Amino acid sequence: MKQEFSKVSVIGLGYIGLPTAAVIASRGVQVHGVDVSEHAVRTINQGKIHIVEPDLDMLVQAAVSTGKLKAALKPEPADVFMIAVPTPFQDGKKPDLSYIEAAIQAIAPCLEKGNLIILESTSPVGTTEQIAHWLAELRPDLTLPHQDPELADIFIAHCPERVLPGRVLQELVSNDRIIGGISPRCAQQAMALYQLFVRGECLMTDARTAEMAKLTENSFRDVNIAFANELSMVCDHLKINVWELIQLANRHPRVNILNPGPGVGGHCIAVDPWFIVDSAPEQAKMIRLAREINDAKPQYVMERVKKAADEFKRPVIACLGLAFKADIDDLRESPALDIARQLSEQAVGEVLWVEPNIHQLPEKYQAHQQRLVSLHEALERAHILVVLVDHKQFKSLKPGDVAAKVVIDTRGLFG
Ligand code: SAJ
Repeated sequence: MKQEFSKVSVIGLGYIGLPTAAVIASRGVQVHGVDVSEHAVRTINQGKIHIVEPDLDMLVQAAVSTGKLKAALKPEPADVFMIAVPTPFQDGKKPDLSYIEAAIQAIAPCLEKGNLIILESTSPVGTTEQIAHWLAELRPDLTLPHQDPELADIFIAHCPERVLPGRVLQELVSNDRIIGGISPRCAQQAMALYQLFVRGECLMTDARTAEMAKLTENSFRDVNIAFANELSMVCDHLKINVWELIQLANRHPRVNILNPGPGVGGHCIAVDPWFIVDSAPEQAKMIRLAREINDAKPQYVMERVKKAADEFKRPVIACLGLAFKADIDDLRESPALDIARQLSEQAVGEVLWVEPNIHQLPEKYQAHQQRLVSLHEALERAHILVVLVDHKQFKSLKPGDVAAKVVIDTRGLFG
């Protein structure tokens, strides 16, 4: 069985694909990165990056300048195709596999016998098998692993990404990986690839279990955050400081409560549990309820801000943080951004948006661009501070900086 990889193609050069491409290139393997965004391709080929992730700029710069990493709009033949494209949900919280399908259509003409396809995108159970079925239609000349596991021409595996934004480069290398093959031979091939750059353990299983494992990890976190968010609302009702409460309860040797917040954001934890609910709606009761609790938290925060604003004639409200979590620029599915937008659109007062990690709002929010102000300006002008993200710039605020303000602290920065 061939286990040498001289060229790897990474389809999707976003938060997962680009770091993965750069790490593999840093191991001396030729990497052909593919993205549909001309801006991303141009930026990467200049040795620069189009996303914020610590140390990624240096790694990409090195990979591009040594000629090991090249980006393009179209795939070309390679030994391995790694797919790292988005898997959002569509209406009715149903998984949208169109990006994966488009990636498969794009690589199908390039496939040669012995190629390995790895799906890294978080996907509902059955997606990896679906890839084999799509390919059976697109390339009837090739034998696929579901048709003949022993004699297949193409290997297909699911190896879900598990890295935490903000720590991607460390976790890409140090995390254990789950390698789910459509057949054991597929898993073995994928294992050989990951062993090129993963120092953690690589654990082999079948594709369906690997898909479910990834969804389970994020649902576990979602359920636990929902518990913390519910506690925060119970504590508000009972006039108890939830942060002190959690600190005390966590002193029990077997209790480890997570942090409440303004809701759960990002493109993973707020999305993936729905894939389980969609495929087992009768069984996945707690997973659904957790999603509903976390999704309802921004509205709860909004009500608190409105109540505080009622005390002022012309309230000026500063929303501290728009990203979905601390010290990143990622605004996807961000409850903070949602709260800032709703407060602005409902004219609850003059709303100032503070996000130290971005200079410009995405196109969709351009109408609000003039609201984006510095922390300094917000502290000077606002009556009400709504702490939505625990960015380091906000953590370094002193009690004196906020003493004269009404503070609605969803992240427990001021304890
Ligand atoms: N959050 C809380 N309270 C907490 C922890 C998080 O409110 O105690 C919120 C955050 O503010 C954020 C959201 O949850 O809005 C998600 O943040 P996160 O840091 O928990 O996770 P992500 O979305 O950045 O990354 C997760 C990770 N999964 C797990 O930790 C199980 C990461 O390992 C995955 O690779 C990633 O999802 C992914 O791509 O699926």
